[in-house]
Amino acid sequence: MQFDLMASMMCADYGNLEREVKELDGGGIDSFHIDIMDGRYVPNFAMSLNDMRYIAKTTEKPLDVHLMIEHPNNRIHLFLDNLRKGDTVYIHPEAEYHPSTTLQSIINAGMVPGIAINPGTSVETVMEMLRIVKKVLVMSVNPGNAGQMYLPYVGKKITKLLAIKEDMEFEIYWDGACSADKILEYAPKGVAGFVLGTTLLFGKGKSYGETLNDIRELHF
Ligand code: S6P
Ligand code: MG
Repeated sequence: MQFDLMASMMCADYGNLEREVKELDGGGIDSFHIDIMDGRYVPNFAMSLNDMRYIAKTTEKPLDVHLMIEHPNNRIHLFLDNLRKGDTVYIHPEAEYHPSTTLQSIINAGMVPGIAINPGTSVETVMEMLRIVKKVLVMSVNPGNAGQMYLPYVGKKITKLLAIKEDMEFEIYWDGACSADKILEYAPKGVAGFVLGTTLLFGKGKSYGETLNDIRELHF
C-alpha cells in the first residue's frame, strides 16, 4: 500500500532538534510537516521561520509547510525564499481575502500549492480552489494544537473529497490525531498521506524507525 508519512515537527524534542530530524530522516519519514502559527489565526504560537530554515538545511527530504497565519500573502515570500522547489505550502483559505492569488504565488515560486480545510469548513466553500491546488490537507482536529481528539464528522467530508479527487486532480492528506486505525481505514480508500504527531509517532518509547516500519507493515 502506497502512502506518505509526514512528521509533525511541532511535536519534536526541541532540545535535540538536529538529532530528531536525522533520526526521522534515517528512519524513513517521507517529509517534515512544519506548523507555522501566528497566535491570531489560531490560538497558539508554534514553529517559526527559523525552525523551518534549520530543518530545511538539516535534511534533503521535502518540507510540508502548513501556514496557520492571517493573510499569508503579506509575508509569503519569507517562506518561499527559504524553501526548495517541490516543497509544499498549505494555506487556510479563510485566512486570506484572495486565496487564489496566494496560491498562484506559491505555484510561480515552484512549490506545490495546497489548502488546509478546517473541520468546520465544507468542500463546497473551497470547490473552485480544488481546481488550482495539488494537495488538500484535511484537518481532523481544530487547528492550533497537537494532542487533540479526532472529530468524527470529518469522515463524511473525506468521503466527498475522495469522490472528486481524480477529476479535479488533487491528493488528500490527513492532519490531526492520526492513529493506526485511521491509516488502515483511509489509505486503501485513497488518502495519499498522513501527518504523524503525538498520537502515533512522538513520545512512544520506540525509535522513529521502528514506529515507521510498524506502520508500513500494517495488515491492510
Ligand atoms: C494542528 C496541526 C497538526 C498537529 C498534529 C499533531 O493544528 O496542524 O499538524 O501538529 O495534528 O498530531 P497529533 O497526533 O498530536 O494530533
Ligand atoms: Mg499541521
